[in-house]
Amino acid sequence: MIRIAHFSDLHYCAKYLTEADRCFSYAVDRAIALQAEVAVISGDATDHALDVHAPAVAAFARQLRRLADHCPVLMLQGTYSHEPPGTLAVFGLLGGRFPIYVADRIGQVALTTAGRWLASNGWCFEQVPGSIRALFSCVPTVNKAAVAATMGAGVAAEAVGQQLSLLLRGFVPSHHAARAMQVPSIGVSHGTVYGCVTEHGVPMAGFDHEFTTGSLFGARAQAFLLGHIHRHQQWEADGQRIAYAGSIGRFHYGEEGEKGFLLWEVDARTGRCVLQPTPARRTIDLSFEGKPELAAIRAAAADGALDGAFVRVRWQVPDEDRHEVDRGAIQRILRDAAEVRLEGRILPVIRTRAAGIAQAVSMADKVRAWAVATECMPEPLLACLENLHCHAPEAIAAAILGRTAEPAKPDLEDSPTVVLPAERLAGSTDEPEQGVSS
Ligand SMILES: [Mn+2]
Repeated sequence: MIRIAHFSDLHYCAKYLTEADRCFSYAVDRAIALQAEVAVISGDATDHALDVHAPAVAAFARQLRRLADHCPVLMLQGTYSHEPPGTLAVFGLLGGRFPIYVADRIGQVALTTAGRWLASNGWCFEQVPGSIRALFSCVPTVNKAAVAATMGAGVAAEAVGQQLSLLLRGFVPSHHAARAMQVPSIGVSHGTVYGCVTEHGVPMAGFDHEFTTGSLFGARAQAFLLGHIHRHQQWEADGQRIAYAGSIGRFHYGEEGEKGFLLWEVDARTGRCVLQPTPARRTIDLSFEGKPELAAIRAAAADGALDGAFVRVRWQVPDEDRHEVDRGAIQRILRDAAEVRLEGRILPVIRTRAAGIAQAVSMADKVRAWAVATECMPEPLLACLENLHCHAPEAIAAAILGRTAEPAKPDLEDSPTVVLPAERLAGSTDEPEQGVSS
């Protein structure tokens, strides 16, 4: 049995440095305490191309060096936009008591009983070497552009999945040979498994994903260590196990599930893993359909429940109410939060043009044209219009207040009297049909 610490998606960069470094340094401490015998970082160690003088580079190198002083390390190439090709090369040069192997091409690498890495020349060992602790089959991020150049852009996405499935089956003889030697086989990759769920709760159900659980289980490795999806999840079949470690920290609002790294125990028959949580930051969303309700925010923050948390308050208001949101009051209630992010959405006033309204000669015709455009009944409006023509405003107002006015038309006795705000005649449709009952 071999004990593996599996970290993934560290996303070191200036923006995430505090979160990434707090969580990764904690994880390295924990992996050492739990006596991990080998460490795997399954891609996206960095968030984007970093300058060598960026503080994030030194911070990551410091933690990596601590890890390499404890056990051998395997680093896999992740998404190219996060880790431009060549990023990892420099980390492979970082000395330690144990070596750091960088897997930036498809291939196998064996961990020797002496704690050294022994890589295959081609994509696979022709013969599995002797005196080894574990056999790793590495499938770094596939360059879809390269596949598109060979196969054509239209079929590239699905072709990637088919070729990977073939490749994974190609590893089977070496995995069986290792098993016969009582050596565990471990797959390491970075990509999307069909049907997995993202950290935002979205199932990935497209046909352009790299893997299916079937293709991964098809490799007959006892453990498959994955990166790319930031939410931890796992699948098991006949003792074989596939798992995403998830990201080391919580980098965005709305990310569900616990963050951490995986401690694997893998032997030649089965693989098991346990999530070791990291002190990832707490993110809380307070969302409102309309204006943010201060009482609700106060209730959420009661008893220090949001102290130290990263809180995002979201709301949406019509354009005319935008100034009624008291941002200062929200910030005062949440003064003990680590961060308060205010995201108000302004719903614009939508005005429909009433076609032909300009051509209508009489006001009554304009009202009819407007009623057609806004799909409302013209009759109550026309009654009001007639009322306006025949009576002084004071009389109409007195009639409404005193309910003593003669009805404008006998057949409208039961209809509500509609008071028309000025903008309604101008064609505003941002509010539902509204009337003032008399
Ligand atoms: Mn990632």
